[in-house]
Amino acid sequence: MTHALIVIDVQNDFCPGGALEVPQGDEILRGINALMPEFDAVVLTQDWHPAAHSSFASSHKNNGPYEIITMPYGPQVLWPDHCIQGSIGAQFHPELQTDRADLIIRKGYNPDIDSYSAFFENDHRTPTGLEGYLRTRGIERLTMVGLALDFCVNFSAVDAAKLGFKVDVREDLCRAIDLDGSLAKAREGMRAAGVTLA
Ligand code: VGL
Ligand code: ZN
Repeated sequence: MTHALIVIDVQNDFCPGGALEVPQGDEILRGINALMPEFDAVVLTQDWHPAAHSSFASSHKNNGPYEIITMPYGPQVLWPDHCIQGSIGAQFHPELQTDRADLIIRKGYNPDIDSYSAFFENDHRTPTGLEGYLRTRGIERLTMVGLALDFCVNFSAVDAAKLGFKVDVREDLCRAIDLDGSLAKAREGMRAAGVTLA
């Protein structure tokens, strides 16, 4: 079975010192780099927002970071400004091995809608194109690693499983934000979708 490694959002803003830092986010770098040679394909995802993106608290005058609002496509957590297109925060962590990547897929570039998943924007309908890429390469099995386990890794893994890919998440090579029990909920949702947590 053709097997791809999907490395989710290992970017400066999600690592310690970044705008939306995930605790210990930089501890997974060596392990991810070491894993890359074992796969038929390596895909990196990159959170890539225009300035004043609708998922930023700074775009909503009555709300602060980490509050949840209702958007036309459903509930949305408001985040500190992060991963702005072209910024240093949006760059991959300098220790991430990027040469091995066959594809870098960007997401979250639509100003009006967030995109946690590497497959669909948060309306759960607008595709990013990743499914077509993987299918046309004959890839059936995915191992996912990266940041953040309870947001972008979670949404990507659940969507991939729903699309029929066999999905493993290497929890030891992920780190979580854990907002109000989001990690426990994410684990439950991934298991229910048939994702293997290793
Ligand atoms: C992410 C929040 C906002 C992630 C991206 O990569 O998990 N989380 N944008
Ligand atoms: Zn984002």
